[in-house]
Amino acid sequence: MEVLVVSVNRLTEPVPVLPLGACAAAEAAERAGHRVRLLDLLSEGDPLGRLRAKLSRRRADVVGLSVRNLDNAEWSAPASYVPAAAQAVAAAKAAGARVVLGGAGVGVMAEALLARTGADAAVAGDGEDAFPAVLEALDSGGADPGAAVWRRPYSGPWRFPRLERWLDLKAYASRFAAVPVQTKRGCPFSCVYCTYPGIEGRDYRLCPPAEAAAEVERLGKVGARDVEFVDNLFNAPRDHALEVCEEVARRRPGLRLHSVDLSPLTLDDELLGAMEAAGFAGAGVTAESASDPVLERLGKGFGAADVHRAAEGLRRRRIPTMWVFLLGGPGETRATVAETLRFAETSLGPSDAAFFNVGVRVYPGTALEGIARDEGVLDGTEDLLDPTFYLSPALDPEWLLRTVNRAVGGNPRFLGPSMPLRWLLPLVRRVGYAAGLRPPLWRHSGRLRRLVTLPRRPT
Ligand code: B12
Repeated sequence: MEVLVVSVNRLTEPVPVLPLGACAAAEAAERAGHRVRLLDLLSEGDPLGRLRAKLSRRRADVVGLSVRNLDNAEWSAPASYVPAAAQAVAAAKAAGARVVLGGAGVGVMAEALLARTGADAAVAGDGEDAFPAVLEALDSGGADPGAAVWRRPYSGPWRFPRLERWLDLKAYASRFAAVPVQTKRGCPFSCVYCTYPGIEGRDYRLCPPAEAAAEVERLGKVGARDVEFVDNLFNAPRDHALEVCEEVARRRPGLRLHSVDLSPLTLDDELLGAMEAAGFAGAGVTAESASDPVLERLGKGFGAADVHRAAEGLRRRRIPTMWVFLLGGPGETRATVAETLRFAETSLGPSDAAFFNVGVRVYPGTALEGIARDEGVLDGTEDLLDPTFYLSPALDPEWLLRTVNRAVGGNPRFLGPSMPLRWLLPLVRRVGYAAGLRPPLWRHSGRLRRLVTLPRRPT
């Protein structure tokens, strides 16, 4: 069949991300014998016009719509991307194609998204086996895909799509986007708000470390300079991360490595040393809080002492770190907010930054959904496909936002929802890259913010 895979994600914050999953789905369809094209709508001024034009130039039997983000998960400025996905479905259908949804967003809420967009079928979770199976069902069964939502966890050999075949890696690099590599799937943790076990399953599926390192090296050969591990948590299981780093270091690819999701729990000195040797230029620690009662209620599986220990370990190494916090969750009070802000003020290394998320997105089937209902934060009438948030009833939302904004305004290395000059980001990226700045962009946030807020000379 003629298949067009479309990545509908157009969000460029905090940085644009390469549609790795869409490429994986496209290659899976190709391996199954279909003729496949990929359309990346990230930078299209008129995305629907572009989609229509592509379909009128050459028709597609099936459009595979990759929906990564349902929304921006921002409590203070929520934006839903479901309407745009529904418009893309309608445009594809009007051009005579059948539409199959896939992508991380579908893994979060497949049935609801399918109903809202009017697509023909949806793949929740891995696409490697499921997408070819849906295509086969559509090919042999006519209009009826057989089932609305397909779930087929993939357990075959680890596969890395050849991203450079489908995407312009240089264009992404110039916007500070690192090339993604996934080295595992599955998450056994029980954070109350999180969707990862739902999307990827609870059992680990690990890419052999040598294969992961070979992919990193290969990407270097096709022009990548920054590679980002996009595992749900890079350092869990800890020994797998260690082996990946050791294998990469052995190959000396000379690339800058990144990962945004590290747990403080298993961030010991041996692993940090291996990360440094492999070429890590930036790491994100998703601590969420530095306060015990909140960490406990979030179900993080670690405490404030682990957060402090990880910070000490990181300061001894030369790995710039982005600390990611989630304020306003269950158990959060003024005192716990103060404790986390104090940690950020006092524990960051000289090249570190901190990002403060405010409010917790509630996803169906998570423990947080139950907590929100029990505490009366949700009354059961909400449609969770629309951005819906939990905020601790012990806090005044305005106080929380004001407090975070004040902290962010007062510290150039703090980033948050209402960051000063946030609208300047695309320009900062363009100018910064041309001026020789390289990822991670947040590492330069202190200097950049000081630069744009320099006191004016008295006239
Ligand atoms: C790593 C990650 C990040 C990194 C990305 C780094 C990078 N260089 O890519 C960072 C931290 C930057 C990030 C940022 C954001 N993220 Co994020 N991220 C993830 C994470 C953990 C993994 C994504 C990934 O790359 N997976 C690996 C690939 C291979 O898997 P995949 O894309 O799912 O593709 C598979 C299937 O989905 C399927 N598939 C994919 N496309 C298609 C198409 C078809 C047709 C078919 C059939 C199948 C199919 O097959 C693929 C192979 O099996 C997911 C959670 C998760 N566990 O999935 C969240 C996740 C995608 N992120 C999410 C969000 C919200 C965001 C942000 C908006 C947060 C914010 N406010 O900053 C931003 C948006 C960034 C942007 N510009 O779009 C949400 C999206 C849900 C939602 N609420 O909308 C997720 C699901 C987490 C969550 N909260 O539930 N993220």
